[in-house]
Amino acid sequence: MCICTPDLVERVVALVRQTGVLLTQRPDPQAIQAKSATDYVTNVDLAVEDTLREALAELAPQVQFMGEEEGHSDLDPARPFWILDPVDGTTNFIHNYGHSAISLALAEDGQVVFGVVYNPYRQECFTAVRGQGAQCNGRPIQVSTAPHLSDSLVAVGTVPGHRELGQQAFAQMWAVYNACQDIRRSGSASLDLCDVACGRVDGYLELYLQPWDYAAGSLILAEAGGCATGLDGAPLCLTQGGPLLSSNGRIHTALLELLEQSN
Ligand code: 2AM
Ligand code: CA
Repeated sequence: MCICTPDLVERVVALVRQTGVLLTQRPDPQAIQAKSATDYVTNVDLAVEDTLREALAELAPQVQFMGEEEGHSDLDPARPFWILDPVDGTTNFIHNYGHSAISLALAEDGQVVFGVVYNPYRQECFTAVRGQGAQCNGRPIQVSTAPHLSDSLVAVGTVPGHRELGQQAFAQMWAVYNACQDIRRSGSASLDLCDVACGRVDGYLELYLQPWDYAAGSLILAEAGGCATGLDGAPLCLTQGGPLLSSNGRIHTALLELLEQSN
């Protein structure tokens, strides 16, 4: 039996919305630590993750937990698990750029069955339950109908965690820039996926992301009529990272072909 009941979904969405206040309060700049030269964790990432891990354990004690900051070495992917990015867009957060989100997904039987992405700056809460469509603040959302690359606005990622992929990423951006109307760079993968889901942009790609960056957003996008895959068109993996291409569906093949040619 699916553990993703309407009651659990309602409680978890309320919990994520409440926790968003931790992002909109400014952090103590002393509390920023470098995980690597381009990857940071703040006291807020840790506070959001601790708060949600504890509250989720009370709501659904049988569900395992994968969090960006905690890791997941002893996870059994055959059993249900949460996938949390406590602050997606941490670099934006550190710079007070006002574009970051909490991203939380529930995986069961190897697929995401529920996702919520909350942007507390715009108070936009994107949600989806598998098979039941996608919403923003409770209202149904749909991908764009742009049929061609030449009609499309495409969000891109600069793959800051893997600078060795930077040159390839910029070559891809150049190809997309030349084929499409324009490109955009937001710094939050989960919000980029939600922007595709609600038709603000027509596609989004990044050369390396982690499951917590895309788990919730990819279900929200699929339920809004779009799709997210690897750069080979294969399904995304929930237990290890990789490249991501997402779109309204209509331009997916054209983007896959364009990116293959740019390599
Ligand atoms: P994060 O803010 O949670 O780290 C920006 O290009 C996107 O890449 C963000 O969603 C960011 O998520 C993600 N990302 C994944 N791994 C990263 C890393 N090692 N360093 C920086 N951003 C990373
Ligand atoms: Ca993060």
